[in-house]
Amino acid sequence: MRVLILNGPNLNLLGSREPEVYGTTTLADLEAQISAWAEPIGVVVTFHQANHEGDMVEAIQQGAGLDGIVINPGALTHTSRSIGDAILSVGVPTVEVHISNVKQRESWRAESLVAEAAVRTIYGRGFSGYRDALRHLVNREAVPIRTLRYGPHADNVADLRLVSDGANGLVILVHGGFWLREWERDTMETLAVDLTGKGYATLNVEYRRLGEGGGWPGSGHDVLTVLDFVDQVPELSMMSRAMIGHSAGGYLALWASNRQRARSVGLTVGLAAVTDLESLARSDRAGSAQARELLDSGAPEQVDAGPAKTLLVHGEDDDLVPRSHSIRLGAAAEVEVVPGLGHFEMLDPLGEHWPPVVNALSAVFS
Ligand code: CA2
Repeated sequence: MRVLILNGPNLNLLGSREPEVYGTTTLADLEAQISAWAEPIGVVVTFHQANHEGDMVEAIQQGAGLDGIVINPGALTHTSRSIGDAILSVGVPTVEVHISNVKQRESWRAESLVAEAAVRTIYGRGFSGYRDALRHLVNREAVPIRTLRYGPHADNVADLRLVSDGANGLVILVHGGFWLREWERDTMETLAVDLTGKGYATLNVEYRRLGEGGGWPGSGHDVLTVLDFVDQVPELSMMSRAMIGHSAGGYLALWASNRQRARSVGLTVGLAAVTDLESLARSDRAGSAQARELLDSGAPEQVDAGPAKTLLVHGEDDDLVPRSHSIRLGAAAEVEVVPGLGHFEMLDPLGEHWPPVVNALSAVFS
């Protein structure tokens, strides 16, 4: 897969100014890092940086025929119509990336005139946004998605991946990220692609997060709504179902699987699931402020295993969500603590935690 990495105005200054916003890595360091991310996932990258709008447009036009573009348009994001037009005219799937959290800075940075032309926008994840953009391009080429809308909010969408000859069942995926806006469903896609290769249809759910109608109860209700929605989609309504949630998405999946409407879910899997909001809120860990915000809105202090079979898989070395979150449910759920794995390794189907999940799926779907 051939992908152009296009950086816009002032990104040549990376590492030299404003380190508190953009870090100390130079553009050359970043490009070397992107090459290192690209190679193992089969992507051949080329790089271009431009300080002028017309140069950006020309670089996009010259990218016609490539398999993807990853673009950080710099401040042109907020002013340029011609960049969006160029992306649409070449028809190359393009992911928009911002290093900083543009939704939490000056209000003019929150608006993008490029976003409509892009297949995805990734922001606020630092340099790893470029890695995630490449991974998204690879995953959407591997198994195409159909994005379904299940509610009125921009985030009430879910990506459906079908299998060609009759699915063994439907796996509903709920991503994590401590209910923060910058973490989205793309984080679950490598698992989704692996599952479609194993004969399962997947529905990768987006939901409202904090600051945009989510948190509690919005995020929980969105996941519940998806379960109702699946009943209304003819291709999906007859399929057996399982739900897999990672991290904060594990909390939502467990909560939803305890609700009446989740009776149709035969298996709930928590990958490094948050199950004890109260202890997270009391800690000084990442996510503690968000946990407090959810508790203040009336979210349950703890979530427990529901009526369905429940499997909780946790990396022994997880220093974001400690394994005690899974172990505390040991009487009601099957718990696997996997040595040598941390929090994000749960999202990689090559990890040793994954075969037990796949086995549990095939047991419940057979
Ligand atoms: O967060 C991002 O990646 C941005 O696209 C960066 C743009 C900014 O205008 C966007 O709102 C968000 C600006 C890049 C400026 O880069 C500098 C890097 C180092 C020193 C000074 C500027």
